[in-house]
Amino acid sequence: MNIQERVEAYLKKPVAQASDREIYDSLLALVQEMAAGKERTDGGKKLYYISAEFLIGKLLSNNMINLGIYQEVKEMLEKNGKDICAIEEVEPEPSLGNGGLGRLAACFLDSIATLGLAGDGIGLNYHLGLFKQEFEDHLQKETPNPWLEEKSWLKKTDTVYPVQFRGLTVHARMYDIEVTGYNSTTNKLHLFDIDSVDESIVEDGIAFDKEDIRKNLTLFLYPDDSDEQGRLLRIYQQYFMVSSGAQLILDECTAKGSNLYDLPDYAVIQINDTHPTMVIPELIRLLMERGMEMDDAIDVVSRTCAYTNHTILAEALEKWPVYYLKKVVPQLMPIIEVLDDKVRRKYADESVAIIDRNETVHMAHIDIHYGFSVNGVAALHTEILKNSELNNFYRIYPEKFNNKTNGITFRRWLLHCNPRLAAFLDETIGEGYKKDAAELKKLMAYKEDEKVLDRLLAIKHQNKEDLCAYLKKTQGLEVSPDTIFDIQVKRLHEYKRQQLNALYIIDKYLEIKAGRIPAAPVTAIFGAKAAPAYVIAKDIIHLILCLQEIINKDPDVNKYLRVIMVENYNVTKAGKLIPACDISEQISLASKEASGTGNMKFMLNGAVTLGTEDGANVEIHEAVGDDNIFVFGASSDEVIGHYAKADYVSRDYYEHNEAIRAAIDFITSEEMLKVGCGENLNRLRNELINKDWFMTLLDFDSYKEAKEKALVAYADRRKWAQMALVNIANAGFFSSDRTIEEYNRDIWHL
Ligand code: 26Q
Repeated sequence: MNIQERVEAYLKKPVAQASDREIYDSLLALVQEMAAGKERTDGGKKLYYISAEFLIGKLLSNNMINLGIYQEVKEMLEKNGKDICAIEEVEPEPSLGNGGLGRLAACFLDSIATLGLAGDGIGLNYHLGLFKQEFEDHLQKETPNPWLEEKSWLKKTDTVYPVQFRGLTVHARMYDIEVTGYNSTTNKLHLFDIDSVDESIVEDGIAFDKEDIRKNLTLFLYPDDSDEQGRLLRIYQQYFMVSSGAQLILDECTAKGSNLYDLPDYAVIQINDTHPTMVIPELIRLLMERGMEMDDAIDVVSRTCAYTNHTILAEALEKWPVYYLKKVVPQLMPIIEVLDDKVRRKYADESVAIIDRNETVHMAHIDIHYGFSVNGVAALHTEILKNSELNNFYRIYPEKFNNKTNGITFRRWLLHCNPRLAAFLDETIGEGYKKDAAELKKLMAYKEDEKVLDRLLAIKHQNKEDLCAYLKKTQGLEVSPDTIFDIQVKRLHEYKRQQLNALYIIDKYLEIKAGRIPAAPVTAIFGAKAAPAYVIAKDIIHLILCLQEIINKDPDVNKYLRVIMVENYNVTKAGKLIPACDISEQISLASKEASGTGNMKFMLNGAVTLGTEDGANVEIHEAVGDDNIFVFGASSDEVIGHYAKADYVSRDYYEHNEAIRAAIDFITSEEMLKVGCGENLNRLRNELINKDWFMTLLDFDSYKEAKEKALVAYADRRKWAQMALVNIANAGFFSSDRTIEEYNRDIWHL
């Protein structure tokens, strides 16, 4: 049967007469059947990647690419007067992650399957995902994001495990999503859920009764943890995930012949940040339930678990009061106490204890003492962990520490999102790069080839036109593809410094108003969700939306400068924005961004980075050389020095730097207060002058200077095309296939 016949077998009518929804449903069924029929690597040792987040994005096109039928389906649809993009739109995007950490987990699953490794994901099936972001009166409003439909990628299984909380036993049912590898084997993403979740308890926005665990357990990803009920619910979720995951792991391993003392020969568990840490005491508990002595259980588990750290921000390292854990999972506390006791007997240093003097449990400390590997996610990040943040642990366990620089899957972030560039690469350097990303280097041979450079510029321009059409259609925003697309998309956080970008925009606006016309017109594009309880982050969104309103409507200015804030930034929107980008904004305060992965996606799609020496930017800089990136700002050493000496005073910058003062005062100017809200704008201005914990003003001058350089460089089209080419050619290192090969070589040994 050809592809049309196969689709029509599901449709029971000709493709030409079917609706987009019907075609989507048929393709979903076809892909699921094909994936289920694929080979699985199993039998030997298996990886379990446990993560509270898997930001998988829409799956139809990606699965079709991986199964090798995308092109055929696309052409067949065209022949029948249908458009693959319209079919893609039918699929809801699951929002099972916040940002980088969740997306990394999704890229890793793709690479693990592609490399033919046995490795499944374990996570939670959040019915309403992370919230959906809407803009109302220039403010972020949160609403639920339901994504589960009658027909979805999720397959209900018969696997059910009991999970016990204090005074409450629930039953975790496993749902599976097939993870297709690129021309390779398939694995599974196991998402646990309970049948009693009730979506109707959601009231206004995303508010709900946080105490009714049976009804709310897997309702949302990370409920607001600004209050105690929210934090307790988070512990319920975490324990639910790891207890069912641990039961699955033990079942699978015993079925394969493990006697449990040899568990490390059958399983390796990668703990994605501290969120799944309770898997360690839970596995110990389950092994003891099955008759193992505690010391043996601790030893077995310690040789099975490995931990990845994704942040050095103290506030993101999870610490739970003992009484929370006693309230939710009392059965774990005696085990955690023993784990703490063993540490205390061995090491006098209070800073490495598990339970501190305030009766707080440090989750990362459990991972480091009772896991066999600790890795950071970029070279600089790992060095900072070793030399400062986790130095006390590094001195005890130097052999556990290792770096695994993050990566991204080129299937989604090149083949799918930028088919023009992918087709051009196929013609120019062959298709080998799809399986071996290092082959992108071949492009370097074309650095002086005018035809290749022209084609790169033409592809970028077409992608920009597509984005303009999309912005017009979805948000009614008018943008010209003949401006420089300067893009900053990522979660909103003060350390990522969207406010620095916004201050630059204000500065530019004031300059244009004063008659200083810029060399080239710029469109500054943002996309970012703020955590619902993160007040200043929401104020920054408000600032950007007000700027969008004022600047885009100002006829003196909008010829040279426009501001766009994309609503509800997600994986689907990333796929449309990234291929259209000229300048990739990676401007975190040095030392604060563990890695970043958006930086890699932009580079791969031929954008030039404007960034600080932070996270993986450092490695991008090394890969492309000084001439193909715009670097600015204080170094991580300087920043760490400022924190140590507490000598950064933002007010000094405000008082002594005229441009900074003008930009900050503009935040609460009459013009702004006409469109914005005084409370939000005043609070933000005060924060910048009196606190500015992430040192925005410190880097203002050097940011402005680097950006001006980038804008001037853009005008030399040939030279810019060469910079884009060098970025694409050197992106191979940032393939998650490379990252996963390293995890397997150094940690997993599958
Ligand atoms: C913790 C406690 C309570 C509530 C929420 C959390 C929480 C939730 C999500 C803490 C952290 C996260 C997510 C972190 C994250 O996405 N980190 C990013 O990970 C990427 C992949 O390694 C890196 O590239 C980014 O630099 C890092 O910020």
